Amino acid sequence: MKPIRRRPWDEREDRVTPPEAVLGRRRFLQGSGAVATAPLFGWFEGRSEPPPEPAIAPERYPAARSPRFADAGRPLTPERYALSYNNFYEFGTGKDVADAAQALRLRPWTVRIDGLVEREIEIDAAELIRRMPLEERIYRFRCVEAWAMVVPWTGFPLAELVAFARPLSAARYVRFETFLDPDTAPGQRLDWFPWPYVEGLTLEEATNELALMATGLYGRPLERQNGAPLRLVVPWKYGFKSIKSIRRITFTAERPRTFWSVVVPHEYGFWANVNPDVPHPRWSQRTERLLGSDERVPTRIYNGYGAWVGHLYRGLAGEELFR
Ligand SMILES: Nc1nc2c(c(=O)[nH]1)N[C@H]1C(S)=C(S)[C@@H](COP(=O)(O)O)O[C@H]1N2
Ligand SMILES: [Mo]
Repeated sequence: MKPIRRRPWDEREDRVTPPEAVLGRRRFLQGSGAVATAPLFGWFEGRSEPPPEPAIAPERYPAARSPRFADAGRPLTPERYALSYNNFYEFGTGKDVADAAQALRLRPWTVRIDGLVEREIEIDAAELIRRMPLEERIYRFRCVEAWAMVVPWTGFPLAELVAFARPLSAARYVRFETFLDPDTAPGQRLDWFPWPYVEGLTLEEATNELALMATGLYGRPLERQNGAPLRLVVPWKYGFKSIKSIRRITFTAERPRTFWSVVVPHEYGFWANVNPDVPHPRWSQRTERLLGSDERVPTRIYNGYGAWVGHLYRGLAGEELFR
């Protein structure tokens, strides 16, 4: 593995002096529209929260849109829905978790790559993101609860990360693990859940062209509620496979035990490929509701991505591919 190079511009945002420190608070607020920026700078009013953190690798956004994924055949979901209607059980069981998720501290944030690899490493998330080829892709996204959205992710192919990790030939699966910090994430104090959140893919799935490590959304670094600083996006599978805020990636010979398949084994399996003909015990999968318009549209097998991934599942007829 190549040594991790530090280039002069890598620390750029860390060295930038916050403008309010230079100008003085009053002039800064006057000059920047105090009303609009007030929530961000609330800490300045003597509140106890730490100051806002600089974004991760902000100079890489917006990334060029991939011509192969420039059109998902449906209009984009208005940004405010994707940023305010979320599933992130670490911060609550409802959809309104965005405020609570702001407690997540993104610095330092390292990603450990371990298990069946040539050399285990721990790498700073910003450094990892800077080493990877970022692009923007518009994908359909389908939650098992039958809501759906169409959003422009920024990220890099998971296949690039697999190549970077150099798995050994015995590796068959990739296991992903989220952070564990009950002080920050109140949901993690609910101890009937098997924290931390874990997901997994086969190595063939992980190296499929569609599998994306997302680092941004709508042309900016990911917000915390969407899984900053990096999360998986596998658009042919139900949304719970797209694990947020990844801290550890492990290459294994055995199929990982995934979070929801441990919590409710008869409802959630390992594969979780989208299929309108296989209902979930609590949700028909025939149609889906588009965030924003609330329009209902027919669900498609593999969420319409069968041409990319259908071949992965030939010969796996004995598996429960759609749960
Ligand atoms: N760590 C973690 N990742 C997670 C979840 C979660 O609760 N915790 N929820 C999943 C589910 S069920 C969905 S539908 C998507 C939602 O992603 P979004 O909020 O960015 O739309 O995140 C997935 N990733
Ligand atoms: Mo979901």
